Amino acid sequence: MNVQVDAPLLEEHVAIAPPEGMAVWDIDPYSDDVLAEPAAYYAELRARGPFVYIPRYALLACGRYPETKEVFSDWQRFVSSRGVGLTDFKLAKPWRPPSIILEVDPPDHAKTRSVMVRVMSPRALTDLRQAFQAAADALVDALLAKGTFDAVPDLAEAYPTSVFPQAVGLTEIDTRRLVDYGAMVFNALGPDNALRRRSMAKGPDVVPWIMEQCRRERLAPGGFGAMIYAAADAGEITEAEAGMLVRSLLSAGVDTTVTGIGNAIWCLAGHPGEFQRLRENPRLALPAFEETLRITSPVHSFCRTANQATAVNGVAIPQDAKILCVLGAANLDPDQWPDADRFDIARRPAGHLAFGVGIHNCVGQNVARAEASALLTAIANKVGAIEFAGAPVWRPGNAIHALDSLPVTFRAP
Ligand code: 8QM
Repeated sequence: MNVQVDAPLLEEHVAIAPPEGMAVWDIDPYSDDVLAEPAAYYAELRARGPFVYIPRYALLACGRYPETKEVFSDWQRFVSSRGVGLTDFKLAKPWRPPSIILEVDPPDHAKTRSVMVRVMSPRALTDLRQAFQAAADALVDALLAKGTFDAVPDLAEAYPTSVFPQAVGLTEIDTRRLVDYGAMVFNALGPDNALRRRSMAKGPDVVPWIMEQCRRERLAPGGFGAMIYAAADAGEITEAEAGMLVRSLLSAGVDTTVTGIGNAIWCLAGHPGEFQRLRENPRLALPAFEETLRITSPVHSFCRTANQATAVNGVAIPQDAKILCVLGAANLDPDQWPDADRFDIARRPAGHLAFGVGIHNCVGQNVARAEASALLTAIANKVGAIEFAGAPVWRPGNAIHALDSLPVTFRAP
C-alpha cells in the first residue's frame, strides 16, 4: 500500500545568499514591535540602501519609492504567480487554492482581471453611491448621539461590513467571519509566526462558510457576485472561476476598507486643523482619504518573486529571490513626497502605492473610494470635532497596518 504523506515544508522559499555589496540588515520586519509602530523601520530601510538583505528570512526588501515601484510594476521579472507573501508557491503548498486574479501572471491574469474591472467600474458604482451615502449618514448620526465610542468596531468595522456585503449580494452576513477571513488572508502573507498561526486557527470555522457564500445560489441579483456569475453565463469564465472571483471580493474587500477608514479617523483626530479644513470643504473627503492611504499604508508590504536574475537601478537581484516591497516605506519616502510625514488633506498624492501599481493594482479601488468618501463626507457635514478619548492602539499584522482600538469622541458642531 502506498500511503501518501505530505512532506514537511523544509523551505518556504528559496533561501538566497546575500548578494555581493548589498547591505545586510539583521531585523525581523514581522516582529510585533515593528508591525505595530513601523515608522522607524521604514526610515531605516530606506536609509540602508535601495535593497537590503534580511538574513532571518533570506530575502530582499526595498522601501525607497523608485525601486519599490519598479519591482511592483514589472510583472515579467517580478512575478505574482509564486505568491505575494513569503511562501514561494513553486516550493511550498499555498494555504488555499491560489487566487485566480492576485496570484497569477499574464496571460491568465487578463481574463479574470477584465471581468473584475467591469464589475467594479465607475458606471457599475453609480447606483451604489446613494446607498453608501445613506448608510454613512445614518451611522454618523448614531455615533454623534453616542458621543464617545471605539472607532475600530463601531465605525471602521461597522461601516464597510454594513455596505460591502450587500453590494456583493451576500444573503447571509456574518461580520465576524468576514473580518476573520480577511485576517487569515493577510496574515498568511507573512512567515509562520504567532500572528499567522492565530489567524489560521480560525480556518475550520471560517473557510467553509466563506466558500459557501461564493456559490451562485447564495448571491442576490444585481450585486457584484451576480455580475461575476453573469460573466460565466456569457462564457467568459467558468462557473468555478466565478466562485473563485467572489472569494477574491471577500478576501480583499473587507479588511482593507475597514483599515483605511479606521486609519482615516486616526489621522483626522490627530490633526484637528486638517479636520476643520475638511469641514469647511467636504469635497476634500476623497483627497483626505487618499492622503490617509499614503500616510498609513493599510497594506504595508507585499512580496514579489524574481523569476530571473536581473538588476534594478544597478543592483543585482538573484533569480528566485523573494522581495519584500514595503509600500508603507515608499509612501513616506522624503525623496518622493515633499514634507513626507505631514498629513495634508489637500496634497492629492498621485502615485502613492497604497493601491499597488501596475497590472495588479487594486481592482476594487473605486469601491473603496466610494465607501470612504461617503463616510468622510457624512462626518465633514455632521461632526464639529473629533477628539481622542483614550490612547490609540495599533494591531500588528503581517500585511495590514490597522488599529486595534481607537477611542474617540464626536462633538456636535
Ligand atoms: C489584497 O484573494 C484575492 O484575490 C486577493 C486577496 C487579497 C488582496 C487582493 C486579492 C491586496 C488586497
